[in-house]
Amino acid sequence: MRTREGTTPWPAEIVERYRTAGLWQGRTLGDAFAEAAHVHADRIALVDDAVSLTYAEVHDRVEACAARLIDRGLAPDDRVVVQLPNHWTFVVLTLACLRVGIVPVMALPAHREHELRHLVSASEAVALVTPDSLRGFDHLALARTLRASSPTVRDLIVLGDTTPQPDTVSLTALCAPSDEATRTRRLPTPDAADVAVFLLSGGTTGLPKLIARTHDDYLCNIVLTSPPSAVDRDTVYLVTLPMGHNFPLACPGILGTLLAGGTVVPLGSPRPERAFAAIERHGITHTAAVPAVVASWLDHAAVEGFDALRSLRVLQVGGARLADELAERVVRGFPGTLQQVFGMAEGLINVTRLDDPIEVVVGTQGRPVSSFDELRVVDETTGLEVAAGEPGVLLTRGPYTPRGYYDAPEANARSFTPDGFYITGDIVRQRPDGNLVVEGRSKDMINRGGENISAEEVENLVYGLASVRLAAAVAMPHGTLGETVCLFAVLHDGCELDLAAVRAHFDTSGVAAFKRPDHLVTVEELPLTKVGKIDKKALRERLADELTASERLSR
Ligand code: J2J
Repeated sequence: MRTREGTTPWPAEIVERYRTAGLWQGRTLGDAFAEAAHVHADRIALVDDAVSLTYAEVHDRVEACAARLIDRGLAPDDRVVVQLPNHWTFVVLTLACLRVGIVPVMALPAHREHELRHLVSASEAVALVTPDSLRGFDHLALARTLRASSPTVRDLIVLGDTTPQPDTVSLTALCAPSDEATRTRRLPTPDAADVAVFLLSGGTTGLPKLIARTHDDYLCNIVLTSPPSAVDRDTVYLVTLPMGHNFPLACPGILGTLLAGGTVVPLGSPRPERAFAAIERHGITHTAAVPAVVASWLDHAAVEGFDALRSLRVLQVGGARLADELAERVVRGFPGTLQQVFGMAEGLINVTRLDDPIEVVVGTQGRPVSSFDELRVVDETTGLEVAAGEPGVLLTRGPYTPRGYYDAPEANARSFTPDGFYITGDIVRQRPDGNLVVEGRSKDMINRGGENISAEEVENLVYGLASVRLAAAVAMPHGTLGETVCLFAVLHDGCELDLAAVRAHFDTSGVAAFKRPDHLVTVEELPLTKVGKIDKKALRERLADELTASERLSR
């Protein structure tokens, strides 16, 4: 299938509006990068422990890589599943694909057979790009298994392939500087309305759905998110989140930095020791993190101090709700400015602005990056708009929010309204100043005897306890009340906490009694989803398993 056939187009008159407004430039991401590479030719574009490449050098390798892909028989509109660790070759390969209209499908390093098989078949991929092995997992063996059972996969492109293998292609060789053969190759150029990249829906239920982002809409996403983060030619952007995730890829992230003339620094791990060292060594000005990572950075800084981070100008935090308490600690401790980012691979990006009052930066998840973003906050059951300032489910449409998932009519019927709004499933409240406060997800509420409790509200309160490092509140099935509040907590080293103390803290905070946790489980760590958010589904399953086990015992 041609990718365009699986997408839901924006209506023609809306396309016209976005074009007229200059939001859709009719320019491909490849052209945008080529232009930046021309303007900033001698500046450093990409640095890690092994390489340091100028814009001219990256551009040369991108053109060469694109030519080699075409030479191998890949064609515009072919899909390629990309599962790479944070590494400079990710950038060259991605730009090469964008250059000629090969469409990368952005898998995450944590994906395994179940997800990859789905991605390969849903996208009808012709190639897989993987490391040979990573953290003890044999990705190459899995890639061979997938190819053997896939009717579409031909090429395995492998990173770290030290001894050349007859059935694989070396990614490093593909990304080598140009040579005589590549320099004479004429390359195809995609249309700006074509699909540029497939992102994955972040949903923790079911398998990820594919989100087709066009050159027009994704460039718009990058162009709109760059000024609010003050990304420019002096930006040195550290990537520790998985590079294929929308947040570090394009909000404004890797691509935003590269279009501005800045420097991208990929790093394989967000562990504080490594991140702090990289920030100091490279003079990092911008980076993005999820709240759980920020918590670990704060802990590390409590011992080591914030000195290594003195070059930081902007710390973007998003992906999950940053508790107000954590936000305050970031604002107090970190050099530079905190920017909360409430975004989604489906489109809409909200950010706090760098000159917002502290109260906005700490207490909200920001506002849309475009005045063309349309937002509706509706009642979960009636679907009608709630009164201004009341919480409800956020719906959105706009110039960088596609109107449907790729080739998924059933999911689209559930996740999009007939008039093209994406149903985010996030419960938000919009303040009079336009800023959104994320209060939970429609699935992340606890209904205790008819009282709806936002799990995130409970967590925010729990973060007021000095002993708590990480907290997650989930619904625990209960005979009479339906559900009660179960709190999972990771404590700071050497700390103790019991349920009575938690409840007492809620009481002294003046919180309605029904919100007090009914159970406390202290744990060493919380399960995380593949992008590093707390995996509530896993916690709920754990509770359900424990309940069945105890029922069995009491019988
Ligand atoms: C609460 N929930 C948040 C936030 C995302 C930038 C930042 C994040 C993502 C992302 C992204 C949240 N507070 N600050 O793509 O470009 C939850 C919401 C949302 C879902 C989207 C970006 N920021 N979330 O996380 O597609 O529930 O994108 O709908 O992975 O994460 O997840 P995802």
